[in-house]
Amino acid sequence: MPLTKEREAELSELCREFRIDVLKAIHGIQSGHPGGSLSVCEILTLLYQEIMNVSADKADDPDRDRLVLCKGHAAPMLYRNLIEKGFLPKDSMMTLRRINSQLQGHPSIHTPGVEMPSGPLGIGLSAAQGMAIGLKLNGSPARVYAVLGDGELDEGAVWEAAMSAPKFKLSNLTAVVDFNKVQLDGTTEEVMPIRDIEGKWRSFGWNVLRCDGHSLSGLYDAFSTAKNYMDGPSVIIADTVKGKGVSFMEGKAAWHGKPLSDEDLAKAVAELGGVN
Ligand SMILES: Cc1ncc(C[n+]2csc(CCOP(=O)(O)OP(=O)(O)O)c2C)c(N)n1
Repeated sequence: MPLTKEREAELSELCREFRIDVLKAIHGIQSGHPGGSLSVCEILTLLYQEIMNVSADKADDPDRDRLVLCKGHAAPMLYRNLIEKGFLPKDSMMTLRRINSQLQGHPSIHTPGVEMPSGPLGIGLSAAQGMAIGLKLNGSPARVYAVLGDGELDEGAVWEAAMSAPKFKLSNLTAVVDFNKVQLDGTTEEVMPIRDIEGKWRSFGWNVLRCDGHSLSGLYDAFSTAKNYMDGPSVIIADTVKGKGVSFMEGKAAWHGKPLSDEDLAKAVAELGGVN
């Protein structure tokens, strides 16, 4: 069944609120990664708030779905989703990156709801693959989602996992590439051209899907198709915009890891229809 219009509107409103909260938190501590947190907003929000079988009261359920945020620097958007799911206290967002906070700059295994620590790029897909193999061996219906950046694809270890997941016919594994075409200090084309991104994954044996990574209904359909594909792992190439939702951040590498000034925050929040 496709995503209903009503539910899509609710999730879209959540995304708007999450963007504002994430930017306020990064501004509050004057440190963090706005660009890649905004680009992955719909992907994480749809997975956590609609698709994945996860809940705070059954956090240890062996059959829960797992998500590995391979691009760990987008942690603020992960935390905002975990808050919404009740894994973290409602008022904890502004503790981002502070001493003794559960919301560290990159995901820690000690944070409720986090399945795998991340930050060093390139390792997450292998970890997700290991989880998927274990779940399959146990006959669990759980699914594993790995969310990668396109700059992250420069890491060789990604391609080791990409090569082996089809061998193990891991139909319970879905990778998503947040394809925003911008990395830390330049475009992906400038830093390391990925060329035929779909063909690369396909040649390793993946079921390759592509959609607008800011379209909740488009993503939903792609996740449904991936779930129904039984012959091996699927990858969704999600076309996104770095800094999505804030005009002066969109498509700009400069906003990869730069905190917002008071003026930037006021402008961004106003654009997102929030209250400063
Ligand atoms: C192994 C490793 N090398 C370098 C870095 C520093 N680093 C953090 S984010 C980033 C760019 C990542 O680009 P991308 O995956 O496209 O992320 P996004 O644009 O989605 O934020 C880099 C090089 C890192 N975290 N890990």
